[in-house]
Amino acid sequence: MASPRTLPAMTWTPDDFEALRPMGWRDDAPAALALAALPRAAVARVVGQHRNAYVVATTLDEARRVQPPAAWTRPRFRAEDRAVVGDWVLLDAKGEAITTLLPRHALLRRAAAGEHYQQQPIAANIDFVLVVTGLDGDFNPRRIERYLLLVQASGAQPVLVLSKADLAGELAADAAGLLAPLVEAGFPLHIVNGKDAASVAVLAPYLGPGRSCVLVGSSGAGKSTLTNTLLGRQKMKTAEVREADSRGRHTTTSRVLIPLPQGGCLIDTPGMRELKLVGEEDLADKVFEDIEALASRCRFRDCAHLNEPGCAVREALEAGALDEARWAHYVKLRDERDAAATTLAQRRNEAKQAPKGTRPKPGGKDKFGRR
Ligand SMILES: Nc1nc2c(ncn2[C@@H]2O[C@H](COP(=O)(O)OP(=O)(O)OP(=O)(O)O)[C@@H](O)[C@H]2O)c(=O)[nH]1
Ligand SMILES: [Mg+2]
Ligand SMILES: [Zn+2]
Repeated sequence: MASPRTLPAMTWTPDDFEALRPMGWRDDAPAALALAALPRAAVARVVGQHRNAYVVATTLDEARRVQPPAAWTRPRFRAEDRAVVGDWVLLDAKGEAITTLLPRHALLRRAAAGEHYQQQPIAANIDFVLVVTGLDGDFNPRRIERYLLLVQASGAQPVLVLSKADLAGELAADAAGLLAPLVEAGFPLHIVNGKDAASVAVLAPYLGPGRSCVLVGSSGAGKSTLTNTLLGRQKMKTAEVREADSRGRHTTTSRVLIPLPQGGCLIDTPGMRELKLVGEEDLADKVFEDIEALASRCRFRDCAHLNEPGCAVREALEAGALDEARWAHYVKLRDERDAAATTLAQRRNEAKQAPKGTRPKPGGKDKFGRR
């Protein structure tokens, strides 16, 4: 067997990845495995995004602006095939442009706001999604359910973080009760004061070497405050919420990946106004498993849960075992998911019928052997 010294310079060596580890590089991740099929090049992580450029890092102390491949700027190019914060990419020889997007192990996305259906990626290669909700006027179990559906579809694990425990008063005790079905479904829940390092230490299991965590939640929820406390310095700008309704002022304006001193990294994101479902969410996947289990016990398989005899859902609602607001939200999300799924199926059909040359060959594989 050839010793590493005699290998040609075109082959990857373990040293190529040392500088990437503090930024979350993992040798067992799809990005790493894909490299075997590719010529040696500089690997970088996307740490920031601007309208026409990306900010990438190849080492901890050096971030630079690079251009995307020309194909990504074409309007018909699928948004989810462009790099997003957290992605691993290969750079050209000059280190000025991205040449290749490496395969991901998780992708958080939503449908973009507006009339036209489009998927919008939020963060890639993440292990945990911290869904941050303030224990002030921001607290809303319905919004948390919506977040959880998107996170469950991402491949990353959701963690519920209720911030502003120090301001919460009675809500701190009530909140856990209001989220009981989600806690029973197994979602971890932490109530913290985001300004206090000792309090946020409960989040340690989600951080550390090789782990990437993204913070999501509405503006003013306390994502950047939490980021600063976990980082141990005031890197991100934060701003007071409006007193009347606890709404934030959209202080963070772009997504940013920040390596942590304890290893691993955090992605801080701007507060999201709208969280539309993509159409691929599974409502029975923990978030509404209680309701789906109930519905399966109705006498009629096609029960509409209106006034059919033997309706387990109606019985639970009447007995107070199922919360009316949670049920109504389930119905709303189910209909929204179904409508998005129909649009998505139409899109895929149209893409299949598009004229030759505008789409990849049917059954063709990309350079990683993916279809
Ligand atoms: N008392 C208290 N205040 C907090 C806590 N977390 C956040 N805040 C305050 O809430 C306000 C909003 O916090 P940010 O961290 O800027 O919120 P954000 O989620 O990053 O908001 P956007 O960047 O707009 O999306 C700031 O005034 C913070 O000081 C907390 O746990 N306790
Ligand atoms: Mg912020
Ligand atoms: Zn029923």
